[in-house]
Amino acid sequence: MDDAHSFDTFESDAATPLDEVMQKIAEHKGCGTSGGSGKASCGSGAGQSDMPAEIWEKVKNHPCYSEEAHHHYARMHVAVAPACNIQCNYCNRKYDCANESRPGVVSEKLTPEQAAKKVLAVASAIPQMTVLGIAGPGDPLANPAKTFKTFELISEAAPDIKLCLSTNGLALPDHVETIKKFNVDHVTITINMTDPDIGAEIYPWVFWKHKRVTGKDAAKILTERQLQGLEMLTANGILCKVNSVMIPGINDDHLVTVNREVKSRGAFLHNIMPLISSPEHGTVFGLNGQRGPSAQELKALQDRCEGEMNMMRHCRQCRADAVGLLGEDRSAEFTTEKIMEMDVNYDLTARQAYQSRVEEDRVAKVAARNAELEELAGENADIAILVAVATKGSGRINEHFGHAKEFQIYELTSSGAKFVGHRRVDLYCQGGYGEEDSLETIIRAINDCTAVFVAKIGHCPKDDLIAAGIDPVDQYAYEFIEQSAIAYFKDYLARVKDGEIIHVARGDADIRQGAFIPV
Ligand code: CLF
Ligand code: SF4
Repeated sequence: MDDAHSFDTFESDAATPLDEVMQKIAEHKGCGTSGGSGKASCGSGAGQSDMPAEIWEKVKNHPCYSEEAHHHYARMHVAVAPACNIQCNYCNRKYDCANESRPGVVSEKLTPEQAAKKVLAVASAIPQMTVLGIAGPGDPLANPAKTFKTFELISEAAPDIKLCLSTNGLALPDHVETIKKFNVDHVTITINMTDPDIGAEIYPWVFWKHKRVTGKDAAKILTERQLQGLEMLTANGILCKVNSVMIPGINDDHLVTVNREVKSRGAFLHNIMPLISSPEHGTVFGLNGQRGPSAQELKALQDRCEGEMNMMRHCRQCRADAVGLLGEDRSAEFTTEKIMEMDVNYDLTARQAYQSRVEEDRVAKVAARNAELEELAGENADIAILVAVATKGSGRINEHFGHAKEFQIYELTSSGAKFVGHRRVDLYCQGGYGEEDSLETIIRAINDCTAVFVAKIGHCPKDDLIAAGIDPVDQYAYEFIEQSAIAYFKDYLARVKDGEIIHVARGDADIRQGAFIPV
């Protein structure tokens, strides 16, 4: 067990009554990264006081719907839905659903019964796993019998686990009643366009009323069904997130319109994700050289849409069989073979006790952030910087530079620290030595950052980072991220004011997909 899954990092030893904990969380505005003053950019976008209590209950420990929750709570997917009813030009059927996963074959397809067993096994081993999602590898609603049988089995065996569904939306209006019946309270629809001319460039066909429909007609059917399904769900009080794949030159500008359309139909959250288009994935876009966005292009579009509604920026484009915190993948620990040998003990009381301690840590984190923020108050510098953070969870800087598979990116301004994204990287440390080729790709991935916060770093990468103009910072090892980032920014502003350093805007950075991660 590593730090992210143990109690090692929990500081609080006094047991705080749960009501008090919840009250403190309620006082925490936004989902923890807004820096106190601005609108939160992420997941829930607002705290308990800004939304009905039942909605707060739904988002507070959902790692996708609350950015702040994603540091602490895990999700799992079960791959029970192999078939799909449309074709997207960014998808190859041999791989996971690109809507909800980074490319990679699903290791195993499961029956509903195997899936239920797997959920209990994971829930026993990972007590902070709070959400079960069905997201492919095809479309869950093109496989309704398997999808809903799985939900039924899990809701009977593990009623504390939230049920989540991700769909392309074509079949959605036909299943809204069943979604309600099984208490699926979070639904994601991938909507990449509302204009059929644009849709025809993304979707070669849809399978509709027993026929394959192509071109603009296909896109027209798809957008009508998606928007109808969204309206039906929100009218029934089901929390909806919209995922959109940003495809430069095809739908990038248009996604601002999509954002408005889905907001007007009650969507709670919009997740604009970069296109994954490596040629080796064998997709139409990958093979015809369609590029994905750069880090700056993605952020600029997310920023443009942020005034309209809550934006999700912490999506990891997960595999359809992902297990663990967003950004980690523990699926290899829970193969069917291993689960059959596991002693599964689904202990609801133990899960609740663990989660109460997680809540205590969240409260401590917010209090530390707010205290630091108070000291920043009054700074009106027109300076914004990005910093990269190596973390393996709990909202702390608790990962070594060489072991980081991704860096979380925070924007620091005089309003505070705001989570604005993450970058996958190749591991620097491979088998005990540093890999220079990896270091180059890491620097490209965080090139827009002024500093990188780590728990530990060796001399060689330190020197290369400094040469690239990135400040390697290990003085906040194992501390809370936001508190540390604000403290660093205060010091940065002071050094700029004193003329000790000159503030310079950094350049663009690569969004790396499919980075090498040894298992
Ligand atoms: Fe899974 Fe999706 Fe539910 Fe989350 S993932 S079905 S809403 S539980 Fe989350 Fe993964 Fe992004 Fe999806 S990070 S790909 S948004
Ligand atoms: Fe692939 Fe998902 Fe599109 Fe179906 S909906 S083609 S599985 S990306």
